Amino acid sequence: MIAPDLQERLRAVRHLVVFTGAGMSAESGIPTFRDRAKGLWAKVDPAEVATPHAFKKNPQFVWDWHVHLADAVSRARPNEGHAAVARLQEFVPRVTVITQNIDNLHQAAGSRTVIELHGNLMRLKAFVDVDELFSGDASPVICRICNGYAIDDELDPYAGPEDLAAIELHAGSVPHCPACGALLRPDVVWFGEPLDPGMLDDAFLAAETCDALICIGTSLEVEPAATLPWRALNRGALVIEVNPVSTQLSQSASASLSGGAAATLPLLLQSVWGSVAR
Ligand code: BV8
Repeated sequence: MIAPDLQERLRAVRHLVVFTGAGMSAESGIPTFRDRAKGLWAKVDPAEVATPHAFKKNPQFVWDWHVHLADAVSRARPNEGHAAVARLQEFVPRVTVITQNIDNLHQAAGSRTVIELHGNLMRLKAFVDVDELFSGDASPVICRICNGYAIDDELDPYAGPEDLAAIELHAGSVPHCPACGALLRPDVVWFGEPLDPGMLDDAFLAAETCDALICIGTSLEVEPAATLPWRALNRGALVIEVNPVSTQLSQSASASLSGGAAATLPLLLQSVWGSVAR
């Protein structure tokens, strides 16, 4: 699996970062991003549909595309790889999971510190039309329930947070905030949208100060998330990759394990910490 000296280094790790992409959830039945691009549904490139411009142009189409993804996510359960990542918390004093995935499966598997760089599909938030905002056409009334901009400067005084929380991502017309009428959208980071700056700073700091980073199931094609393994490598951390296919990281990583997450991660835990009880 990995050389004895790397096993030794891993056993001594105090802070481990686990950085994951869509391949982490492939064996839970959620299509990877590239599979979605050639997926049967709608045959659209995710980078074309997961954008604020596409939503503004055709909210229902973009909503339906995310509903289709949510159907797979709601049926998905954590796989053996997610379980192994959660078990790392038994052996390593500090484990930070940084995921590009929006499926909540790391949390469901028991990982306690999870940075969701690209949001979470099952949460909704108000759609803010940035063009309208910058042109000064947005309503001056900010909604106390969804933090969006009231559609007609009016708020329903009787609407409460529970009314918003009761709205879910499922088939049907695109919903509106019950208090201000703003269009709602999935709380994920679309292409062309900035990541949450605080969350990104936390992720950069974790990558730059960890002793080791395990990079699982990502093609490393999307920025700025893709910089994370390099930030760890450049600071002298041990970097291990788990992917059935080689990536631009494979040659530079301390070890590159060719295999699927669900089979490879339990083997990695067994070979490194198998005899270690905490
Ligand atoms: C930003 C949420 C700046 C949505 C995602 C124009 C304007 C602005 C920015 C850009 C621009 N042009 C390009 C950019 C940068 C852009 C970008 O990187 N584009 C790419 C296409 C080149 N980035 C952005 O737009 C980011 N924002 O830069 O903002 C800014 C600043 C100020 C003001 C305005 C703007 C936002 C990027 C986030 C996009 N949202 N997700 C949703 O999911 O619906 S990205 C989405 O795609 C995922 O979250 C993930 O990050 C990415 C897919 O990557 P992977 O996870 O790696 O998945 P993939 O399918 O590619 O690979 C799977 C891997 O798994 C493969 O390697 C495979 O071999 C492996 N695998 C398969 N099976 C298994 C396995 N591994 C293990 N086990 C298995 N069983």
